[in-house]
Amino acid sequence: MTGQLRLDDYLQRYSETAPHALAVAAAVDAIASGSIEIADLTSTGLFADASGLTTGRNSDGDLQRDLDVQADAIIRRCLARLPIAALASEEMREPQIVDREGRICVAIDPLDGSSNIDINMTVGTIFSILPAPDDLGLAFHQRGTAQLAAGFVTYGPQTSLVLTLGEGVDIFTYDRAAKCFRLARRGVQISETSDEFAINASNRRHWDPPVRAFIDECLAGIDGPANRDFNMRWIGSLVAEAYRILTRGGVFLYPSDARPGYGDGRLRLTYEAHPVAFIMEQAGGAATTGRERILDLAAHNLHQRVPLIMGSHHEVRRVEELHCDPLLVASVSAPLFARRGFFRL
Ligand code: AFP
Repeated sequence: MTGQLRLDDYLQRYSETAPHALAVAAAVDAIASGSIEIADLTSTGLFADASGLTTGRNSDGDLQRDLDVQADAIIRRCLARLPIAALASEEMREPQIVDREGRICVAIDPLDGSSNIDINMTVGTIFSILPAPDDLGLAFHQRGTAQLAAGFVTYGPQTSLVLTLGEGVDIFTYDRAAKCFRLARRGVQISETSDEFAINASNRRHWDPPVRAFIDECLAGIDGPANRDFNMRWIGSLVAEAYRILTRGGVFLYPSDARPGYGDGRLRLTYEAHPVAFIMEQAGGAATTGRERILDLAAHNLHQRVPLIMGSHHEVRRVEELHCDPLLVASVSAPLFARRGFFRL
C-alpha cells in the first residue's frame, strides 16, 4: 500500500474519523502545500530571491535569515484560509488569534536548521497541532500530551513529511513528477537500542555531570560500561537528526549547559521539542529533559527553551538513570578517568 497512497487521500480518510479530524487534516494539507514552496525556495540556493543571508534577529534573539522570514510567510499564508483559532511561530514575538471559532491551534518552526542553508545541509519545517482551549490565551501553554498531531518536513535529498495523527508515525515523500506526497513508510518504529549518539561535543566542558558520564560511557565503547562501541553524528539540524533516528535509531542530546543563555538548552518546547517528542514516542522511542518526560511539560512562555534528549528507548533511559542517581555518575566516571584519562578534568 505504501508508494501508492497520496497524502491527500490519506488525510481525506482521516478527516472523517473524529470531530477535530477535519480541521487537523486541513491544517496538515496546508502545511504540506506550503512545504513544497519552501522546498523549491531552499533548492534554488543563491539563485533564489532569498539566500541564507542573515537579515536580523527574531524575537528570541536568534539570528534570522531571509529564508526564515520567507518560510514563515509561506506557511502562514497557506494556513490563513483555514479556521485556525491561534497560530504561533518561532518568527513571531507573540501568538496570533486568527479565528475564535476555530477548533485547533498551530505552532510552527518554519525553517529549523537555517544556519545550514549556506552549506547546503538538510533543513526543515516543524509543526504542532493542538486543540483550541476555551481561553485562547492558554493555547500554547498546554502539555505536550494535548497535541492532536505533529510532524516535520525535511528539505534534503528528499522532501519528506514525517507525520503522526496520534496513531503511529508515517512518512510521505514528495513525488516531483506527480507533484504530490506519497506514503513511503507506514508505522515507523525506532530501534529499542542503538550504537549512535548525536551531541555537539564542543560544549563538553559546559555539560552537567550526568551528560558527561553518558557521553564518556559511549566514548569508552567496548572497554567501558556500555560494553560496545558507538558512532557519533552531529548535523546541527534537529529535523535531520530526528529523521536519522527514525531510520536507524540513535540518541540525540541537546542538554542544558553552563553557557550563558543555555541553562535550559537551546531548543524551544512549543514548536520544536513537543512535536518531535510526540513523533519519537509514537514511533516507540522516548523524549526527556533528563529528568522529565517532554510531553508532560507545558510552556510558561512561547519561546521557552528545554533540554532535549530523544531517540532509542534504552539510551534515553540510561541518560535519565544518570540524571537521577549521582552515585551512579560517580561510579561510572571514576574508573573511566582512572584507567584511561579520556579528558583532563
Ligand atoms: P538554527 O535554526 O539557528 O540553525 O538552529 C538549529 C537548532 O535549533 C537545531 O536544529 C540544531 O539541533 C541545533 O540548533 C544546533 O545547535 P548548535 O549550533 O549549538 O550545535
